[in-house]
Amino acid sequence: MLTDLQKRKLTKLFAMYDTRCDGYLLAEDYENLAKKIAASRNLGLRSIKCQTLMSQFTHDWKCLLQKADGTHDQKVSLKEWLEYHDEILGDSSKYDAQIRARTVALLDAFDRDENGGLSQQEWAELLKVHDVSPVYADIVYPALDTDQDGFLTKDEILQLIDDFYYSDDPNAPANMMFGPY
Ligand SMILES: [Ca+2]
Ligand SMILES: [Ca+2]
Ligand SMILES: [Ca+2]
Repeated sequence: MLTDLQKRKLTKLFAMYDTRCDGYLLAEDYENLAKKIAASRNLGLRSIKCQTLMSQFTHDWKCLLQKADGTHDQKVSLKEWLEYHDEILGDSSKYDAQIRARTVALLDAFDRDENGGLSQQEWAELLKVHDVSPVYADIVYPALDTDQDGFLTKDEILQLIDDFYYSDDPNAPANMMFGPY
């Protein structure tokens, strides 16, 4: 059972993927996001990195659709999204394969200088791609970067992601990692 806090965070995440703001996730939302990331990194549409990004988002979308679209209408409603997460958060092997693996791929997508982690500026770019104002990076990033070295490593980000999905502590810094929720 998802707690109210988890539902709020997952609703926020849903809204970040709902690029068309119509209350449903569609293939087009995932395409839009991949294109926005590519544009933010100045990747040409025909470049290998851009193609990799596009196929990764297409893959993510197909996985989500297959597992979450109970009504078989080729779109995922908030209700379906929450039910899907309720299931995978209760199964650590599914969580590792789907959420953690996707997080690592996303980290690579925003690691502009390819140093294996995300700076505050790279974090701001991630927020911006999801239509969250980059001003929130100033507010949330220092709390996320607990060792204050100006850098979120893959391990730090995975720990934050675990807290984002699982923590029911209203004061956990990770709750705010994508801005207000
Ligand atoms: Ca559906
Ligand atoms: Ca980086
Ligand atoms: Ca750090």
